[in-house]
Amino acid sequence: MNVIAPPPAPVVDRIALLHQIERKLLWLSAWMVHNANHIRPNRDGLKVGGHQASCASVISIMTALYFEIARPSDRIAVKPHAGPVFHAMNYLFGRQNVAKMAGLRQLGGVQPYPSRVKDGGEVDFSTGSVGLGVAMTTFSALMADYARLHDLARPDIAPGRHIAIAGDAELDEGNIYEALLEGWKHDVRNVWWVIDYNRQSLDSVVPDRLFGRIEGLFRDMGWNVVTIKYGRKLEAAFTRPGGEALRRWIDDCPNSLYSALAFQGGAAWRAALLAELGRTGGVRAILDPLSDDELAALMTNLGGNDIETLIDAVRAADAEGDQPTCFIAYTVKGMGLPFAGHKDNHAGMMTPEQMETFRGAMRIRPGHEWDRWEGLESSETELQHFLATCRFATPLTPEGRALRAPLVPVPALLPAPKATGRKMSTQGGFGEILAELGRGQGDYKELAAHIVTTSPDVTVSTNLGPWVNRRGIFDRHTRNDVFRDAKLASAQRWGMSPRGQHVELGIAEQNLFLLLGAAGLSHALTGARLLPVGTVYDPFVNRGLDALIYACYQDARFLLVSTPSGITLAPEGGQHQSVNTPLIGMAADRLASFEPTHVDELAILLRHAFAHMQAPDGSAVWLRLSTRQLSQPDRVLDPAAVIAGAHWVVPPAPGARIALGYQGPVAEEAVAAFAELATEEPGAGLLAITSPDRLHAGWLAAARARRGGDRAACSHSETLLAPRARDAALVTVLDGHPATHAWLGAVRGQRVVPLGPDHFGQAGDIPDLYHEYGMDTDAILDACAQALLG
Ligand SMILES: Cc1ncc(C[n+]2csc(CCOP(=O)(O)OP(=O)(O)O)c2C)c(N)n1
Ligand SMILES: [Mg+2]
Repeated sequence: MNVIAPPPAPVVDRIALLHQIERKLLWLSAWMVHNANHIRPNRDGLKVGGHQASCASVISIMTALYFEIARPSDRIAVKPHAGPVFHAMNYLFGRQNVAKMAGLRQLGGVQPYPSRVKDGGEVDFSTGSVGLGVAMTTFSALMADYARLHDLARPDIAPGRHIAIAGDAELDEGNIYEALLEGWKHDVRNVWWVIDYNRQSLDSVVPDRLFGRIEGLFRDMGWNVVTIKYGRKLEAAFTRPGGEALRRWIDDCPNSLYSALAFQGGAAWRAALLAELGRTGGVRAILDPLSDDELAALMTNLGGNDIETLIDAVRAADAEGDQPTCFIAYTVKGMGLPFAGHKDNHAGMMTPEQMETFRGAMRIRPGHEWDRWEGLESSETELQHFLATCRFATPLTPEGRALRAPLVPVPALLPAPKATGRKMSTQGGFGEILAELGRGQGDYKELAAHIVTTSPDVTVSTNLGPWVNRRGIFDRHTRNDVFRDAKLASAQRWGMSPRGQHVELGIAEQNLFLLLGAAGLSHALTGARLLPVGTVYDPFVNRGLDALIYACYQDARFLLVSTPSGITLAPEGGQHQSVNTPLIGMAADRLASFEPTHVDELAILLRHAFAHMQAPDGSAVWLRLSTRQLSQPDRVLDPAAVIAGAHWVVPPAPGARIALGYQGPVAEEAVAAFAELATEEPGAGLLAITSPDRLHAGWLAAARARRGGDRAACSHSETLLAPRARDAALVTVLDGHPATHAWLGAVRGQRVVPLGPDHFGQAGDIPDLYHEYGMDTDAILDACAQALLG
């Protein structure tokens, strides 16, 4: 459990100061959007956009959290559409500047949605694809515990909470429930989800009673649920005669009617209330003395818009300890703005006229829109002093919130199995190398200590079993392996303890990628350099794809091993056979993708992965592997060529008319075809392609460098293909979509005939399927003949 620092001594006007901060955040966030849309010149006529209503909705929640509750060591995911509020908050703390805010949604300005990479180190988690940032906090909390329990976290930083400020519609995303279940299994602690419950999404008002269900779900998963429904004014009214009837009326009011009345204002509230409660004793005494504006303020005095109520509720939960807690904070979307409560307000924006009225109410003089203290009652000195007393004002470290961790040395060679003369698959080789690393001996000790593996219920079938047997399963609590204790035979020894190094997940693949994302940011979030390795069946990368891209977008560093892959998974059929994954590997940014064919290539690439994951200009890495066993060649490879994406197995003779390229387990068919081809075309070359992704990236980079004036720049693919004649042909084959290789023809204007499945697979054996999908030796030879004929 965290030791909670006592709250700062209540200062008489602390609340008054917080109200001023709220006003400032409301103004700045609305102005940022207004400036981007109405003040800044628009060169292309495209709508710039922004979310004034989403920002307004969450002002009090963010003020309470950042200016009263949060500690610097807390890690916070901010609801995507509250990006401007987040930047305004940092501006008040002196960590953001006007130029960036004025450039909202412009090149070089702040991003629409908080981005770790683009907005800088103040952002703990990028958000934008709703639901993912929220769930991410579950896994970052788990990995923070992991780092601490393995003595890897920075000792000078106290453990913090992992907090998501979430839109209510984010809870429509299935990944939320996957994360809740997984979090429950792992007994995750110190997670808070604060839900901005404005009962509105983008299109509409959410169904009534939905949150009754959701509340139950949270409780079932072991969460504390704190509902923050009414503010102080309403609570006071409820205590008066007739107050209970008023409460019941609001409780029963359909969300859509409540929203409509919030938009219409005081007169409409009065009419609706009097029609139903006019005869109820005491109600008129509550309503009649109030002006229309006062009545509207009373009726929209919800807990999530009432800072005192929020602070009391959150503080009370804070004192409870480390149980995961969901705060359902009732709010009005667009609170304080002219379109408050209107169901269409998601992308709504104040007109210039409305903005002028709003400016007047905020007391902002023209030309002073960005001034920090403009329009506030307190003096600059008072406000500065107040800000300095906020816990969150203290920087987490002198270097900022993004921590740095020392590099883990990676030995020059990994312990590769002696494969020559054996038949082996790349998946088998991967399992053997990890098992050997798992001994943690000699030079590999430190590397092994920083590896953390994980898998969504495919640990054994992706060959991680031997590693897990050596390093154990991570659990916050020590749990025995019942089968082992009972001396029942099993190849798996799965004792669980806080020192274990494998995080076993349920099948949900989005959780795998969220965990890899969190573990892959551990150096920045906890100061612990982890080398996360996640295994999954290749086709099911698609199932977690959004979370994979989300992890890469944040520059998380991890190794994804997807295996088995392709139609080579023959008898498993079309749902298990991946066709598109090599193309995903090429198109995914901050993810270097490889498909080694032989175990010697794998050993080079696995070593490269551990180094590349740590390099400042590195990235996450993806290895696509196979279970097909191939004869292993006896040869010496140039690691640089394997890493750059291809190497000649048989170099082409100068001026050769044709070459054959293969990637992955179809090598066997390609080599057989090549033997025949070489009898007729003695100069033909045989190319082993290890990474279309790196080849393609290198090609683009060289072209960019040449355009930038570096005339000598030349990519690996250009160098490789240079010895061949201008009109030479290249036949390629992989167990993946043939478009993966088709672009190679553009490198030197040479013809490419790419082979590979371009339809869903089906069950069969390898000979039948390779024949059916045009990848067997005959098909390759036919393609060679076609290529030679032009
Ligand atoms: C995965 C995903 N789907 C769709 C969207 C488009 N979108 C942006 S905001 C939004 C509704 C969000 O509603 P809510 O979370 O309640 O936010 P708030 O009401 O606070 O604006 C949608 C559908 C998105 N950003 N991400
Ligand atoms: Mg909402």
